[in-house]
Amino acid sequence: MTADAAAAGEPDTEEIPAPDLVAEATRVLAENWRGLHTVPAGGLYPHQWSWDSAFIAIGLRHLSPRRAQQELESLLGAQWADGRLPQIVFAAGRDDEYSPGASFWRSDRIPGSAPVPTAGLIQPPNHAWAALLVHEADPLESWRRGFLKRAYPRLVAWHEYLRTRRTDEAGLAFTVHPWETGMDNSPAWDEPLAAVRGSFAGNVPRPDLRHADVSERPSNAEYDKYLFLAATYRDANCDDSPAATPFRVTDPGVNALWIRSELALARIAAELGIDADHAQRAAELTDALEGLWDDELGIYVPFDGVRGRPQRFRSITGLLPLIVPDLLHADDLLATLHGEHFALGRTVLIPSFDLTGAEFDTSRYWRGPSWFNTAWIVANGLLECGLETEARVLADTMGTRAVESDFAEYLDPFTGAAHGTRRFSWTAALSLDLHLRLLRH
Ligand code: 2M8
Repeated sequence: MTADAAAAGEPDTEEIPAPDLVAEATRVLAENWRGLHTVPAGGLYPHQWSWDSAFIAIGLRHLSPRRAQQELESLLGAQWADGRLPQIVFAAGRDDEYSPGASFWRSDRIPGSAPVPTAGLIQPPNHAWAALLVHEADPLESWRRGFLKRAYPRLVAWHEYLRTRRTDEAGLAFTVHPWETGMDNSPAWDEPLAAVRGSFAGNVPRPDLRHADVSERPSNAEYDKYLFLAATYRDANCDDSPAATPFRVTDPGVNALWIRSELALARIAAELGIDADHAQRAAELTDALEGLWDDELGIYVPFDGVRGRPQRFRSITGLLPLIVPDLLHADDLLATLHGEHFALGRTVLIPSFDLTGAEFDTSRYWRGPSWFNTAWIVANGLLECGLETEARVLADTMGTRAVESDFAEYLDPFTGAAHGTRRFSWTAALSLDLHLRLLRH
């Protein structure tokens, strides 16, 4: 009972309504919209990020299907001649605000780069999955604008890039930089990163620390390695050969998203009346993914292709294969999700790293905090496994925590305390998507 109510002798039965998720999320996405794309957050991330844009489009489709299409199309417009979709498409004149920026990458000097300044690295391939969801949100508007017809060949070229330039001996996609996994400083990359010999020749600017506490971001030592790897790759014209890529890691999350996107391409091709073998490819990738299963840990684990060793950690990336249909180890993976390492339902969302692991950290970026994009992927995995009630509970928590934290980038998995930047776009987009799909009656 409030002091006022007590003083007036009134029973305190009136519920104060929580701020409305839909209205607030809409506001965040409107604030971060830059005309043809959405930035992850004003301040910390002033450019367009690849997998962010796909996640954002998934939320935007409920508010403006046309904007959602534009979001994806602006990214597809920055595709390189070899088919890659770049990690970042740079906004002009913002190099002081984010590092490394356009002047670091100088992509105009790299043969086959995009007509606009971009980074040379990539991010996880969630785009075709997003394109299908965006189409399904308003098929009439999509057909009217010719969205699928324009997007499909570009998405095929993107997957072809992965298939022809980025596959390891098992046929799975490898990443050449921690940034490519989207989970920059996950403990799962510590060993392969430590094995990289070399350090960045220039100074390492950290404009990110103006927007987030130093305890919540990757360390300077990590940044030194990140820039060394990025510069090495850039100086080799972003060639994917072993000489230019001293970090080569096969990541289960990246490959799970690739499979889900390949299946989405199969659906898109069918819509367009095109005969293609996407389903067959997805089946082959699904078989290959099983090679990352670690029976003792009960989770899929990354593989360090440089040193030929699995990275035997339980990290959130190893749970993402839940979105793959007919997954051989779905039941074992669900057991790990519910057990002591991730404690679904007993923690806030899902921690990004094993709660019992020595490296676990409640607030440092991808070393433990809970993120909304991985919670969204896992919720889709629960749906894939027929666990609709659990998916709804997760969706509900996402909505509540998103509003409560002012759309934080990530949360302490025990207390729910907000970390990183606020008014973060995918937090808004993905909480909104699940709310509208699963909870609105
Ligand atoms: C984070 O990564 C960027 C580099 O790409 C950074 O740390 O500056 C990650 O959380 C990544 O997954 C995300 O796409 C990006 C923008 O939100 O930020």
